[in-house]
Amino acid sequence: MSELLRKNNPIIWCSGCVLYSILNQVIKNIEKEGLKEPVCVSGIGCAARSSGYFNFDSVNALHGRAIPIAEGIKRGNDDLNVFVLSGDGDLLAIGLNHLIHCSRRNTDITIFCADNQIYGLTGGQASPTSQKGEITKSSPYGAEFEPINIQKILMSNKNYFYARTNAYNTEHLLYCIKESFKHKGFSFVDVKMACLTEWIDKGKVKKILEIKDNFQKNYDYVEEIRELNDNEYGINKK
Ligand SMILES: Cc1ncc(C[n+]2csc(CCOP(=O)(O)OP(=O)(O)O)c2C)c(N)n1
Repeated sequence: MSELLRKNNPIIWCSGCVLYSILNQVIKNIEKEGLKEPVCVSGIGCAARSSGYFNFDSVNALHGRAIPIAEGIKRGNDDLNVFVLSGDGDLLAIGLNHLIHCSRRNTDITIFCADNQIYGLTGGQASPTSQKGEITKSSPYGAEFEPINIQKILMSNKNYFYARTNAYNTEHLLYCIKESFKHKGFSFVDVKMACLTEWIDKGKVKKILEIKDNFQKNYDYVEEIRELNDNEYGINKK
């Protein structure tokens, strides 16, 4: 077990949840790249629980308020490697205003958005990344609106870093994590994943492995640095 994982705080995610993979790859990157003084800040949600699992300085903030706390920590001590690991609801719904302004200020922090397209912790309500038509607890007739385009929002800044990857391809995930930490300035990594419990309950898949296929078969991996189409994984920065 990595020294960077807290030993006396058992992880309480559902068994088989791919949040374990995100946690592991973040730790792997910190170890491999020798990142000094990492600090994790998160909001509230399943993904946001991760700040409690790291064996280094971390803050489990209020719902939607991870970014201003992370930004304050970074501005107080520029030597720290500050990152946020939270969910799509936490970062792109209640926390969106902070995200937009922090990206505009181009503060040198890294945001990992564990994007399962719903509010997982509270039982599966629609989030800003839910696909139009998706049946959720709060949209029984299908989500009414198109998902948010966070890539375009970030691109409205002069400088930006946006990566899209998925939690099932650990090699690509690790590559995006590495590049985002290396980037000087604000960086955002959209990590696509499923809420396993939700997908099994809904009958979307029967086996865990089928979930992985869903995040591969409709997507292409792009090597060049450029704006990504909706069905592409890669890095877009300026
Ligand atoms: C101010 C406030 N509003 C609402 C909630 C209830 N709440 C807790 S977590 C959450 C959404 C979490 O969704 P997401 O960020 O996508 O994380 P996930 O659980 O899917 O990882 C909500 C609405 C809260 N804790 N505080």
